[in-house]
Amino acid sequence: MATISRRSFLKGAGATAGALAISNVTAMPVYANERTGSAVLTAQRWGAMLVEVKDGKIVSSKNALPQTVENSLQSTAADQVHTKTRVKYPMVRKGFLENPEQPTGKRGDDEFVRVTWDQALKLIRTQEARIRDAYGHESVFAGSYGWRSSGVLHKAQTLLQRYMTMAGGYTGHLGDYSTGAAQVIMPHVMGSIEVYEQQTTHDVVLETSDVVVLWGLNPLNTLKIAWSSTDGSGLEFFHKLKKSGKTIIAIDPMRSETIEFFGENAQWVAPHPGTDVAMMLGIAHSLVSKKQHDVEFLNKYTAGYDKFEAYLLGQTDGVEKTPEWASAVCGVPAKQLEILADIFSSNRTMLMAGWGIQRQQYGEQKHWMLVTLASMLGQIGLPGGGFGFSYHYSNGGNPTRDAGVLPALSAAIGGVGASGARSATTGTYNFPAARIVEALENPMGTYQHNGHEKTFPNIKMIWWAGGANFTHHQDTNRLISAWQKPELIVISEPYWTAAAKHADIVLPITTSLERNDLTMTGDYSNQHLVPMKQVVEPQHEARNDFDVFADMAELLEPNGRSIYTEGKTEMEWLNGFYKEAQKIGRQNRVPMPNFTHFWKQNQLIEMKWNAENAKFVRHAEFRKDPILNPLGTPSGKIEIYSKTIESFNYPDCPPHASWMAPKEWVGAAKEGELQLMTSHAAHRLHSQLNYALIREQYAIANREPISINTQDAKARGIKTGDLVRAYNDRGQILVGALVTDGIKQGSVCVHEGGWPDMEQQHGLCKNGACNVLTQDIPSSRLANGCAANSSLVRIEKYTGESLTLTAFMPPKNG
Ligand SMILES: Nc1nc2c(c(=O)[nH]1)N[C@H]1C(S)=C(S)[C@@H](COP(=O)(O)OP(=O)(O)OC[C@H]3O[C@@H](n4cnc5c(=O)[nH]c(N)nc54)[C@H](O)[C@@H]3O)O[C@H]1N2
Ligand SMILES: Nc1nc2c(c(=O)[nH]1)N[C@H]1C(S)=C(S)[C@@H](COP(=O)(O)OP(=O)(O)OC[C@H]3O[C@@H](n4cnc5c(=O)[nH]c(N)nc54)[C@H](O)[C@@H]3O)O[C@H]1N2
Ligand SMILES: [Mo]
Repeated sequence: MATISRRSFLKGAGATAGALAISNVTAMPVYANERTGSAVLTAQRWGAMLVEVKDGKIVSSKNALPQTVENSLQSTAADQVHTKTRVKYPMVRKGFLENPEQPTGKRGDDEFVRVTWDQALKLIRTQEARIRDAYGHESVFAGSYGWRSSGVLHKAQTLLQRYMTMAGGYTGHLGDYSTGAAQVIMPHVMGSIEVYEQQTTHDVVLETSDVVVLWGLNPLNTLKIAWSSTDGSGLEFFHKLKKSGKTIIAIDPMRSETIEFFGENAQWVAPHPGTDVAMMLGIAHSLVSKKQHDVEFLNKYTAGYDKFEAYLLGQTDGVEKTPEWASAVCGVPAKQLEILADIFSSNRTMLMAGWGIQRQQYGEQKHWMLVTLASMLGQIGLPGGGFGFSYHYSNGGNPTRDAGVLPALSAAIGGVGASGARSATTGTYNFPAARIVEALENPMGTYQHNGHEKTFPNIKMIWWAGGANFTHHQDTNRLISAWQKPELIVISEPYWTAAAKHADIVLPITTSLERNDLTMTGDYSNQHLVPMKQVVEPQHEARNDFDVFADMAELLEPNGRSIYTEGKTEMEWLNGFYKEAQKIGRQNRVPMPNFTHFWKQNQLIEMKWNAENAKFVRHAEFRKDPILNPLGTPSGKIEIYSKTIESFNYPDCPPHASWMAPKEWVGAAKEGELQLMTSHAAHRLHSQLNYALIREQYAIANREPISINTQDAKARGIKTGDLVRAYNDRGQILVGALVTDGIKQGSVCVHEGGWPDMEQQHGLCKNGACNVLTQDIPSSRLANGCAANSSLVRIEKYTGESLTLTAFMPPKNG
């Protein structure tokens, strides 16, 4: 990392003359695509796509919307459908099929036997009924967390839960892995979750910010996707930002794809992973000692700053959080922290933060401290100032369009609130998503969550549809043990994932390219309405989740299918959703063609630009009048100190943002140990596409790559391309070495999402799945978020016997 001078930092600061005008794009909805040709228009998480088909097979796919920055995920449609990794038929684990009530063998070790759809569904129904009878409805876990495909109809979890609702109920989950910690702490601090909300718009930032800070933010990767489907605007924004001449500061232990993209237009500052709170405290201390903090803002808009300042100055714990103190923790020179304090306070500064920083032990503190720092800078609610927690996700700065917005299928039959609607789970035992293994290990055990004592369910059956919990959950070997406990595990999947290989019953499901659906783009913008057209016939014996659960409903009760489907076919549902969107469109003066015409056109609809929305500044109303527009916190202000959190009395979540050393981090590393980061990968969405051809662009030694600092590699005799064993007490993985100066010394990175490919007896993964090594602990009692990024590992050149990669091979007979 280059040392940073005040001069190099300031290069470009304030250079915002010739500001970009707020663009006026579309006055009327248009069919945006003129280059469709013979291609079929569809959409996935990674955007609207044009897919070419020849003789019933996909031959190519590409972006449907114009774009400056390429999105590598859009080229993968052919692999998604035609890969050898597809589940072809319903299959049942041998020991389970032979005796479903007293099965022999072990999940993950046993053979699979092909059965018919009819056999598989009847087997599930019989065992499900037995389990519900014996242990109650809450023993069925159907939380089914995960990034199933886009679409408002073919929503795997919802379809599963809709069936489970009819069957008597189920236990679900709370929160998510993404922002588990931040989404629970933020309502206490800001009165809103902040992480999934419209941000000050891209145009306003381009026009008014002088300094943009990318705090643990890798938008070049993470903006390739959105929850609905990406509208593409975020990548375009970062492209413009790069050219804007503004001061860009990226704070990240890794020289991420984004930092590479900015090149010399950004300054890279690399703290040790997990130490951002200490780093921010050092900056905050510098602000106070130079009286650069905004006392007026703190008095008017925040509560409890005095208590925080006493901590900052060491009056409560005897440790003054000076830049020197912070530097010793975070590994960034004290002088640089002071310079950062100068720059932040003397410019219009937007602090954009990602979420990897809170997927750590004490993750709650990160975003709380960031809001505290932003409060001290006093720019929250000003155009281009303050903080934003969704610039790297779902294009959070793209303003909301005047749109006809699609509704979506709900888990309640007949729609929420409809007369005779059957409601879903009671939710008594719903537990935080990332606590699944504890729930399995500790049935009916109690735990703390956000001020409440809660009880884990007694899980006897799991049905997962649309998630990949064997890759997404921490400490895989611990998961594999806990996973033996339920009496029935069903996995609905297009692919032979590790979870499928560890199931009793596996059902082959279509990909979104084999069925019809609809989606909006942009989770905030609603920029487009896109037909998700079926591109090819369902492969092998794959069926839609919708049809599978409709069949299950028919096994449940007379006429069950038509209750489940409400008597409507796929196209009738889509027609209905579209008509609803049309109605909303009409209210917003957005005319839309009729459904038949729309569907035939093979074109998407771009929604109407709203010039007012384009000027949106987050928290501007609160800033204008904090009495009339209070925040949703107990004080109505930004809670730098929370009396509510104080009342919980949690040792792992004190009442103001605080530095607490995690159990595993660089500072606690024994000789030879390195801290593992598990960031999100450029060329896949979590585990999705790990099997695809695009893997050749990143795999090293035919494994997941591990980024290692040059010095750390040298000390261990490791070179780029070497096969490396990374290990700790929890397990071991084989990875391919990528030696680089682009990662802080003392840390390594293996991206999340590699498929576990376990050599069971050694607890070793042949593909390099990072979660074999990660700790499965909660962020804290407050949020119980995923804390994967707080883990230590050792690495060495692998010298053992050669092991064949089997991650993407179907099991025997599969
Ligand atoms: N170490 C570490 N672990 C992490 C993270 C981290 O940063 N570090 N990040 C965490 C985060 S933020 C998240 S969100 C999770 C992601 O975890 P997941 O969302 O579970 O990951 P995906 O790989 O997207 O899983 C989606 C699965 O659904 C399947 N699928 C797709 N469409 C359909 C469909 O129509 N029907 C059915 N039945 N199945 C379908 C896909 O084949 C795939 O297996 O991972 C978490 N895990
Ligand atoms: N291509 C692609 N896009 C995705 C996803 C995907 O899997 N692939 N997943 C989607 C999902 S579900 C989510 S939740 C989001 C995830 O979005 P994030 O959680 O923000 O993504 P991460 O990659 O975990 O982390 C972002 C950056 O933080 C850095 N970082 C890690 N630890 C630290 C630290 O301690 N301090 C600092 N300062 N920086 C740190 C990493 O090096 C990385 O560059 O992305 C979404 N977008
Ligand atoms: Mo996520």
